[in-house]
Amino acid sequence: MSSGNISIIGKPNVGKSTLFNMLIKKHLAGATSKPQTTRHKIDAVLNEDDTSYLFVDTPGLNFNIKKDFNKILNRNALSTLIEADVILHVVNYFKIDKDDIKVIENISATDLPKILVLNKVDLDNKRKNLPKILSQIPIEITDVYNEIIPISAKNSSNIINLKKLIKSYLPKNNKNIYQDILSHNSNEFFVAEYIREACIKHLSVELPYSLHVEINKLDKEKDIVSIASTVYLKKKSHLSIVVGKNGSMLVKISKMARINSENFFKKKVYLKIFVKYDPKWKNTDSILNSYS
Ligand SMILES: Nc1nc2c(ncn2[C@@H]2O[C@H](COP(=O)(O)OP(=O)(O)OP(=O)(O)O)[C@@H](O)[C@H]2O)c(=O)[nH]1
Ligand SMILES: [Mg+2]
Repeated sequence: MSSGNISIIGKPNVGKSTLFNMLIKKHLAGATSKPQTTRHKIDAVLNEDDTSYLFVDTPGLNFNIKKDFNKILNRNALSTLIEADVILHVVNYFKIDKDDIKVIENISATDLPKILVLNKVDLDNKRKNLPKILSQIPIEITDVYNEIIPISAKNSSNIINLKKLIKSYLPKNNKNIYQDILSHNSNEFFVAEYIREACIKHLSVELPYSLHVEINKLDKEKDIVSIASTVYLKKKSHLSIVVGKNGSMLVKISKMARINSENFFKKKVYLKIFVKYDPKWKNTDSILNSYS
């Protein structure tokens, strides 16, 4: 029996959450085209054959902007390394730049096994450029890793081989400590994430970064899960945008979040979303760290 904790880290927007969802075969983490989609660590267990994997998705590491917000996201991400048995560092296959190097600087000192995951290889037509790209990664970078593997998280290419690689570095003969759990995150956490993901997908670029979701009530009944939630907005002018003409935007957001919640609970979901103005949330550590 092998089991262990696998931390998925990297700069924003490289596909960490897409990979996490693909590895655990469920849509648990919000994944969108916009950076900084993930704010909290999210974990989930995959029991397969004789292996128990605890995968941990993390916020994108961003060391360039000296904002408290980024510092909290970085702290949420790097704190996962304390419990990790294996580190997956995800990058865009076609470009390892200074932001990835900053991530490397933060992991190079640990003795943990490290796998460099070159993601998005589907963008390389017939993988023509891959050999050249692999040969051009400087030795100072390749030396940091135990393994380097090209994958596509989007179309699941090479995911089975990635899992085999991970397994080879997990502690053996561990008691299967994850057998009875799906995740350490709560049901409320996942519903709040589905609502935030729907907001990020449907609203224009800037707005989703200044909103925060709270679950006020979540009642699991026999045939239905009944949920009341509030979306807090930093600017009053955002209220009409999130609600939309005759409530049309809120209907779209609710529908997407409800469908994902129904797949999560495997039950019908009644989801009520309130929208409120609250200018203070973004500066508050406790709110950013809530549910984490
Ligand atoms: N073409 C292609 N796109 C991908 C792949 N993996 C992820 N993407 C896209 O990359 C974008 C970012 O994906 P996410 O999974 O949200 O990235 P992330 O690293 O979790 O981002 P943050 O949470 O902001 O740090 C989305 O538009 C994904 O669809 C891939 O293998 N191929
Ligand atoms: Mg993410």
